[in-house]
Amino acid sequence: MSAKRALITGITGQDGSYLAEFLLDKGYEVHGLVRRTSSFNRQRIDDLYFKKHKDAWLHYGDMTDMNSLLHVVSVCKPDEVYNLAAQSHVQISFEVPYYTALSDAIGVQNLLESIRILGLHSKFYQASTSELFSGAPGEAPQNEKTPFKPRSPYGVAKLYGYEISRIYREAYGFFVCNGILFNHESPRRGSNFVTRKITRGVVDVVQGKQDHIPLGNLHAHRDWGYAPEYVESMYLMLQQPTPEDYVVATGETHSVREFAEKAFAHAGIEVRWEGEGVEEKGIDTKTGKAVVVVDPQFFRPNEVDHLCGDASYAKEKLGWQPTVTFEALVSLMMEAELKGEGTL
Ligand code: NAP
Ligand code: F7E
Repeated sequence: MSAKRALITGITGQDGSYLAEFLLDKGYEVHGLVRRTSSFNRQRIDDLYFKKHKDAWLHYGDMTDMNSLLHVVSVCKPDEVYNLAAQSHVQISFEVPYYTALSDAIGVQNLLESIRILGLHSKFYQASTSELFSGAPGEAPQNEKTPFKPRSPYGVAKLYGYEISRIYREAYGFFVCNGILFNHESPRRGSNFVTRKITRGVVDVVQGKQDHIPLGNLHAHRDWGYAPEYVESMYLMLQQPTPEDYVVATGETHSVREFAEKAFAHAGIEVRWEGEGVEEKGIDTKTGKAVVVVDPQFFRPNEVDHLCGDASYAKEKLGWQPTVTFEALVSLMMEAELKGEGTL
C-alpha cells in the first residue's frame, strides 16, 4: 500500500515542524507549504531530518494566493491537509488586521475551495484556537459548547476559519475538523510569545546580556500545554470515523506572573513582586534588582483574561490526554534555553 500523503501549511512554524516529524515517523509522505523569504526561515525543519528525508517535499505558496494553493494541492493530491498557516500573533493582529483577515480567514477558504474545485476528498484539519473565546472568568473551563466571542482581529479571523470549515463539512460533506487548541509551547515557540520571551529573557538576565524582562499584562491566565503532544491530537482527529470539533487543553491555568516566577526559580533566582499596575516590578530577592518590569507597549487594546480548557471530549473520543505539567513545561523550556537549543 502506498504511503498516505499529508499537506501541511505553516510547516516552518512551531506546530508545523513537530507535526511534520510526527507524520514522517508514521510513514507519511509529507508536503509543506513555504513562503518565499529573503533570508531562510527554516531553522525549525532544516536541521531536523526533514531536509534529508526522502518523503518530505516543500512547495512555495501563500495562503493569500489562491493560484499557488490550487497548484500545490493539485500537485500533492493530499489524503490529509493540516492547515496551520496563520499570522498567529494576537497583539500584532491589532497592527495588521487586514493582512490577518486575509491569511487567517480568507486563506482558509482559499484552501478549502482549492480542494473543492479540484474534486478531491482530502480530510482537513483547521487550526482553531482558544482565542475564539472571550476569556471572561465566569466562563471557564471552556469546552466545545462555550459561546465564542473573540476579542482581537486574530480571534475574529479565526472565527471565520472555524465557521467556513464547518460550512464545507455541512454543505459539501467534507471531512473537516476544527481543533480548538489552547496555548501550547516548546523550545521552538516564536520568541515574541510570552513563554519564550520569558525563558530567553531569564537566560539573558543570568548571563548579564539584559537587566530585566519588559512584560505587559502579568495577570493574564493561560492554559499552557506542550506542543509535541498537541500535534498528535490533530492527527487523531483526522483518523476518526466522523469529523468533529474538539477542545485540546490541559485543564490547568496559570498567570504570566507565575510563569516568570517559575522560570527565574529554575535559574536559581527568587522573585518577589513590588508595586502595582505599570509600577509593578519583579525583584531578585538576593540582589534587590528589578528583573521584570511592566512595559505598557506590551498591553493589548483588548485582552482575553482567563483561559482554562476542558478537553474531556478529546479524551473520551480520541483517547488524547496531555502528560506534561506546567512545572515540567517551564523546566524543559528553561533547560533547552540554557543549552542554547531554542529556535531563534
Ligand atoms: P507559528 O509558529 O506562528 O507558525 C505559523 C506558520 O504559518 C509559519 O510557518 C508561517 O510561515 C506560516 N504562515 C503565516 N502566514 C502565512 C501565509 N500568508 N501563507 C503561508 N504561510 C503562512 O504558529 P504555531 O504556534 O505553529 O501555530 C500553528 C497554527 O495553530 C496557527 O494557525 C495558529 O494560529 C494556531 N494556534 C496556535 C496555538 C499555539 O498556542 N501555538 C494555539 C491555537 C491555535 P513563516 O515561517 O514564513 O512566517
Ligand atoms: O500571550 C500576555 C498577553 O502572545 C499570552 C498564540 O499562539 O495562543 C497564543 O496567543 C498572554 C497574553 O499568546 C507579554 O497579554 C504579557 O495575555 O504568548 P502570547 P496568546 O496571545 O495567548 C493562542 C491560543 C493562539 O491561538 C495564538 O496564535 O501573555 N503577555 N506580557 C504578553 N504576551 C506577549 N506576547 N509579550 C509580552 O511581553
